[in-house]
Amino acid sequence: MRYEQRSNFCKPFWRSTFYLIAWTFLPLTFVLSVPHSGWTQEQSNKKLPCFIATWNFGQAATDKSLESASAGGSILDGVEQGIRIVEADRSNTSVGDGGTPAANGVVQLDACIMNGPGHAAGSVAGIEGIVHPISVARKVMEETKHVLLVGKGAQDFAVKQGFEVGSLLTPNRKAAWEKWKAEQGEKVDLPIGADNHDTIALVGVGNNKAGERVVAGGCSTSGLGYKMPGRVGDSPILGSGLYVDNEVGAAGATGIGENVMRYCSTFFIVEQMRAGKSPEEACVAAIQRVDRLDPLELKDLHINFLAIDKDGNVGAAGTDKGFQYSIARPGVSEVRQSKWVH
Ligand code: SD4
Repeated sequence: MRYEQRSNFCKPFWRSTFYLIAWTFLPLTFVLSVPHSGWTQEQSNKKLPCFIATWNFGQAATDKSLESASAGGSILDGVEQGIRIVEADRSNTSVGDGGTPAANGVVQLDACIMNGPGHAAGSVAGIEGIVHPISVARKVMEETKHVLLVGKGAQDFAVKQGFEVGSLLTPNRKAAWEKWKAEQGEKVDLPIGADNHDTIALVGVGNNKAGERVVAGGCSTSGLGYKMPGRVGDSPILGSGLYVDNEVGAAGATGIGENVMRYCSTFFIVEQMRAGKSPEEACVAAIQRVDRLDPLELKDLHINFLAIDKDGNVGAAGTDKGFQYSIARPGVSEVRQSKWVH
């Protein structure tokens, strides 16, 4: 057969083959590329490293955490660097510098940090005059044989580690405290409610340089405004304000510490995830458990939780309708609404 003849003979064959391939694969390509499908969301949920933090003010923190981890820092570095942003922000009246004082007009801070590998932890409670309690907590974890230092002992340790001491009470917070104090009669009115608490709890998941999965987290707060001096909330208590388990994931809390710490809520959330619940389901289960056992009504509990599993799936739930959380992972920086349990 001559070439032209063979070529003419082949034309219908190649044409039909082309149409067959086109009709088979083009729709598939379209489905996979359009960002409306669950598939795309699922994939973006898995991107690591991933950091989430309580409230919308956590967005600056999670962005910083991601920046730190993307620049080669560890997940623990990301956690610390992110929380430091909020601690240094004087306009935030519930964390670090500019925090709301205790009833005696002194700002007392609580913080803790946990690193999944080795199940390492450090905490400080009721520490005064130090802008970055999260970094002191990290020093407790890395430089001492202890887990929790409180009050003057924590401050003395911080000074030995090179931290500076100063007043954290801003003119704005001082004026608010003076007004509150002037209004108090014999019975002190502690303004417990959705407006009197905000903590940063920040948890993250990613791989270390050896490619091993790492979970870490931290928590920092000035606690309940006008609290009794010496009162310690849930935030520096492992399993209450924060819990990290490298086999499973991590959870953090914000809200009225007394209603979180009596139930070891973040430990419970992590164990619920271990048993197979999603992060959001685990947070909801923790709220339901407190609601079942507690004499307070659900609306008066003010307990809000977030969680991440070691695969980077995230979720949150709270009894406060406005509870939001921030998330940063490659290509994502946003504030999300958590599930409202009421
Ligand atoms: C506490 N949970 O001390 C902390 C701080 C707070 O929202 O109020 N968080 O109770």
